[in-house]
Amino acid sequence: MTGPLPRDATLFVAGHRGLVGSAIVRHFAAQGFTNLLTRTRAELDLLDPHAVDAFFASERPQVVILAAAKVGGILANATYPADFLYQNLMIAANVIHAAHAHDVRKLLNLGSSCIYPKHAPQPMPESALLTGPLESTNRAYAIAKIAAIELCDAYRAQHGRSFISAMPTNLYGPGDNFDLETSHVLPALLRKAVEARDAGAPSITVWGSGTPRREFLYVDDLADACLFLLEHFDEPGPINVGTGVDVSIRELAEMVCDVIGYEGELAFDAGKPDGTPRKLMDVTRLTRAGWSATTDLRTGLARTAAWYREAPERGDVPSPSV
Ligand code: GFB
Repeated sequence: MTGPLPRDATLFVAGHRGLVGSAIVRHFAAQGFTNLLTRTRAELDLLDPHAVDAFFASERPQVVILAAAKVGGILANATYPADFLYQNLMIAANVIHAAHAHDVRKLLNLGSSCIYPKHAPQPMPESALLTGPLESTNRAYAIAKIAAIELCDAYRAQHGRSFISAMPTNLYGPGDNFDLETSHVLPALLRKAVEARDAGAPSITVWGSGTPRREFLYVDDLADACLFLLEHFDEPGPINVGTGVDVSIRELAEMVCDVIGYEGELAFDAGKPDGTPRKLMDVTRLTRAGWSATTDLRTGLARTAAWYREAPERGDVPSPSV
């Protein structure tokens, strides 16, 4: 099913308080959607199949965006593999099955670039899926995300469901997790640079060697891509969502320091893992379909830094480092 989504469609955003879900709610509301359905974790436990089924039975969503997930940076993934595997498998199984059981017209499942093999060709095309071993630091998370793609494709094949799977590259933006132990690299470096600047500290610590390369997509661009895909895309398998541009972690750290106005040194901590050497998405398919990202990294960084600066006033105080 493709074509314009009725702006009064009942659209369930699973995970609306997270980085991705909150951007989706902002963007879809701005695009005129009037029936956005959300539930907090206290209101609906997505790990509970009975609760999820009862929710779909009573609310009858017509469209679902699956943005709920247990997520984290390289260290959180490596430290809590059971949580990442179990929770993400359960969330995907419960939501995707309920969407089928209750006749949801379209479902968008969100995954991650870490589904591709550690040594996939760069940039990574969708066809690289399941062609080689995964990166060990996030294998549990990746396998749950691969299972979710397979679920969507299985319900499509067996029941003709219009369930699609988008794989965003590393995301960042307002609403990100700034906890230094569990966050991704970009919010961590941003916070470290702000705190070092304010304290007049001589250096900030950058994990690993600084040589791995990553691609960063501003989360509002992803929200825009989600609407585009819901309206224009209806095929099995993953579709990549990225910018097509990557930077080394050292280059990212330098750009963060520049945006923040921090002039100290970078101290590389070889005791921390590098993870995948490179993760650049091949976005040919999405570009051909008619969508591309518009926010460059420096602009997105400045917007995220501005959001972070105001966070304590809004009550969004980032959790303290452990
Ligand atoms: O963003 P990140 O935690 O996750 O780390 P991945 C990216 C790179 O930045 C790694 C380095 O090479 C880190 O060692 N890095 C440098 C830092 N300084 C820091 C820091 O202060 N904090 C963090 N977190 N990293 C995740 C996966 O992989 O990416 C998930 O674990 C998911 O499954 C997500 O796919 C998008 O890019 O390596």
